[in-house]
Amino acid sequence: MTTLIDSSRYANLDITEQDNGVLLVTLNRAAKRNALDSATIEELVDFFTAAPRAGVRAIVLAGSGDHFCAGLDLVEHHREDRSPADFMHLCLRWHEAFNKMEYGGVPIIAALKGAVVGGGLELASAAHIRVMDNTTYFALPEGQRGLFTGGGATIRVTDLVGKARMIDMMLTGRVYQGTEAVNIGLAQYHTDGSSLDMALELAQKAAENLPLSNFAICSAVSHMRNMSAMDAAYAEAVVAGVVNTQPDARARLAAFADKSAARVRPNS
Ligand code: 1HE
Repeated sequence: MTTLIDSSRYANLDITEQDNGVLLVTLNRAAKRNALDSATIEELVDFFTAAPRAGVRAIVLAGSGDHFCAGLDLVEHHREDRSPADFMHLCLRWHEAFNKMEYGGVPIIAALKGAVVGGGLELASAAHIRVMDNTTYFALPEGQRGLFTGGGATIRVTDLVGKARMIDMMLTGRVYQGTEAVNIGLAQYHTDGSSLDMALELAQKAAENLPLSNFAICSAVSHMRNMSAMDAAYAEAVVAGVVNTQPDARARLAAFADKSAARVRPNS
């Protein structure tokens, strides 16, 4: 249940409200390993369009069952026997959903377990933070299936792991898991416990920030990556002009000035 979003609109997403405006969004097609059919993509577009203006402070994205997401619904794709134009337009809907995630300004933390493969990795890579556990593994099996990535992996997965590793993953079906996956950038956190618990904790931390700061962090950084250094520096100054003078920040600055605010210390 949540009062922030009308969750009855969604058949393939379970949405529950946690403390402090954090929503837990769970892909709920466990029997199909949360494969992304066209209906689920439409629900993701709808939800991630609504979330930024609905007062949502942070989102944890998870999968039901043992796997985060098996990628493109291959059975639907086979059944539909799509034309090139059909599939291009479908991919544009994937981009619509994932761009809303990456550029929407609401922190999204992906709680990863089991398979994070193909389009499932594309979905995860549109989140701002990825948390994995001991069951999580990453792969891009498109090459083996006679396919190519269509949901942004060429951009986002390449950004995370670099061009050479991205091409290797696609050519050889290489699977990454464990600390190696963190070391190459596929996830920022690896826990021996539950990735969902850790993702929910991180979401609570992010939700403590002012929404306008989070908006800038979860949209401006990505936009600036698409600009020249000169334009990015200019845009950064403009964004900082707006964010760093927000009235809501005054209390936080006052608390620092009167020494009541926490100081930044090394981990003990
Ligand atoms: C599916 C899908 C799917 C499972 N589309 N139905 N992605 C892949 O190449 C990954 C394909 N899936 C797998 O490799 C495995 O299913 C898993 C490793 C994810 C899970 O294995 P397992 O043994 O737990 O499950 P399963 O027995 O393989 O599948 C259980 C059911 O889920 C079964 O349906 P059922 O009705 O026969 O019970 C499967 O058909 C169904 N299922 N994965 C449809 N992907 C924008 S372009 C993006 C391009 C791509 O993403 S290509 C990569 C696709």
